Amino acid sequence: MTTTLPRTLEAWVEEQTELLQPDGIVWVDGSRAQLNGLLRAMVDSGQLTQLNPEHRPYSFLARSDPDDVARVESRTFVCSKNEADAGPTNNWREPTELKAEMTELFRGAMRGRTLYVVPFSMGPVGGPLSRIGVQLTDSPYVVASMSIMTRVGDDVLSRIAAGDSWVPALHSVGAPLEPGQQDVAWPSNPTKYIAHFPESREIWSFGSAYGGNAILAKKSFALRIASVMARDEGWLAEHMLLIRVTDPGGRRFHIAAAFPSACGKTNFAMLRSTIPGWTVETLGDDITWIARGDDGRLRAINPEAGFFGVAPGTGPATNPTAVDTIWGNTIFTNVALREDGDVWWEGLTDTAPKGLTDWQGRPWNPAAGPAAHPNARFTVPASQCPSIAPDWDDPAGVPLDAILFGGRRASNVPLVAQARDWQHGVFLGATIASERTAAAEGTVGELRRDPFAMLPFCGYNMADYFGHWLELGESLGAEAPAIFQVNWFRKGSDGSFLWPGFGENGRVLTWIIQRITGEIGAADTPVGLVPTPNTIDHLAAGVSARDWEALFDLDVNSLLDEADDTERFLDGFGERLPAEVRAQLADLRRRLETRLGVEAASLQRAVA
Ligand code: OXD
Ligand code: MN
Repeated sequence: MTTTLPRTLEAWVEEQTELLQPDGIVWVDGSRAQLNGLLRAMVDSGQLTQLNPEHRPYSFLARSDPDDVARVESRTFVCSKNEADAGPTNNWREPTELKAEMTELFRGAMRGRTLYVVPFSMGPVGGPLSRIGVQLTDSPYVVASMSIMTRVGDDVLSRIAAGDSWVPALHSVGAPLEPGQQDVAWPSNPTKYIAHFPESREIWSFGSAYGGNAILAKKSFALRIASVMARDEGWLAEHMLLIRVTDPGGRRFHIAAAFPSACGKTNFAMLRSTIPGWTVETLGDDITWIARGDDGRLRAINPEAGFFGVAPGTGPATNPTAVDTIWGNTIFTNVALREDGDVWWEGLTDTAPKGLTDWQGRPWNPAAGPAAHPNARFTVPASQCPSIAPDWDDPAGVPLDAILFGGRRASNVPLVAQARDWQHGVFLGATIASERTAAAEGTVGELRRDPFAMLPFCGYNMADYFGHWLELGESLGAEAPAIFQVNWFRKGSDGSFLWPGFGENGRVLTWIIQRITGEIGAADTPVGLVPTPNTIDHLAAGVSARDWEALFDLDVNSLLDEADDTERFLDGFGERLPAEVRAQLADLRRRLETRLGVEAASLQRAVA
């Protein structure tokens, strides 16, 4: 049911130009010379600060409007013709009505500015899994970011000329300039809309220049619109990192992992395993597209060409590879500026250097808040990553061996568990959750559900999305990758983390690989298959026998309570929820109740 627009690129650009009324048009050709000119002009106009090239060659700092620092989910809409097709987890507006409203916002929105036409490809240009789009934008910051995050330029135009279908993505910061009016460093508009039209495969974004709202190739195209294409065409567009693990014998395995935002995807994608002989190579850190190859197995690509990573918390101890990746050619957003013209953020070093300028351009006052915004970012080419796989941009992708689902869970979820089968794996994905911390809105300890880590990114009804996963698994049969659940964040009764995480997560990866190859057995528990004794060397990771046990402790009553919470969550999808998902919940309850019975009987025996 692919709907291609009945118009040519040129006609679309002309039509939009009439509406947007820019002062000029620039077609982005993908050349270094054009990008250099754009960056130079932004430095000259004060939109970017060039960092000291001795410390950070060819790198820049952008400071956003303080009200434009993150994705705005409340202003993000999936505008399917029928509200039910957007589902209960998306904001919805009737498409004709919202288009009419947004057309008035877009009218004259680019006055005084240049309209950039950015043809882009997600995945290597012309690759079998790749898809293309064209973004119109009046933000040179967005153009520069898109030039890092995607493949842009004339090669893509050639594909369009050859007849490839493309997704139109319209973006304006919504801040027209009147003649003589002074521009600001980060133009934006208090009225924001990030709108997706799944049936016509269009994206309209107004009012924000922040990456997740404005680099439309990323969340808007590669997840929301692509998930709809994937549903209709039989593939998957997922919020997953992608890595290759090589064992001491040189065997290679490929793993995709979905964790909600801010749960360490970039760190895991760049993991340095602590187990000698095992190496991890990076293929992608945020988005993975997965489709069936000619051999019937799933193959995966990272459709992006760069990383848009969270800076705070990234340091030599947490992610030395990321620190090495951003040596230069990087655009930083909302980090702090050092006296010597380099950048800094909380977590980069233990102590803050003297004389910092904070993310809003003021001398830093530690009493007034962090020096870098908590969502400060680096935008850097993937090719600069020291752990990037040499063939990371192979258009054919890599064969997928395993899929991991994870969340931030202080209790109930073990360090690692293998799903019993694909259907159980889909249930694990559908029930991903993180506990709210004191820092977030809501009740502390309450579960925030984020199915498949796709809650803000699925472009259609998530109940249908679960169904799509189930159908795909059925068609894959024995070729389906194994599915695992992981949780690096389990806490002990004293509130401290039980597992050290980071490089030690390599031990869990090793266990996962040995399960895939059938080299080791596993213990069957109500929540899945978990490691048997001595299959993960936890002592070498500094984890005591007691803490190791606690990492897999099953509090059956608490798990039954969670099953009730899961039921309430799943009820929200109403009748569209696939019966198999409910059946999985019933199976889980049955296994837990059996376990409760066994525990009660053994208690009785002990008392007798
Ligand atoms: C991201 C996110 O920026 O998930 O990748 O929010
Ligand atoms: Mn993400």
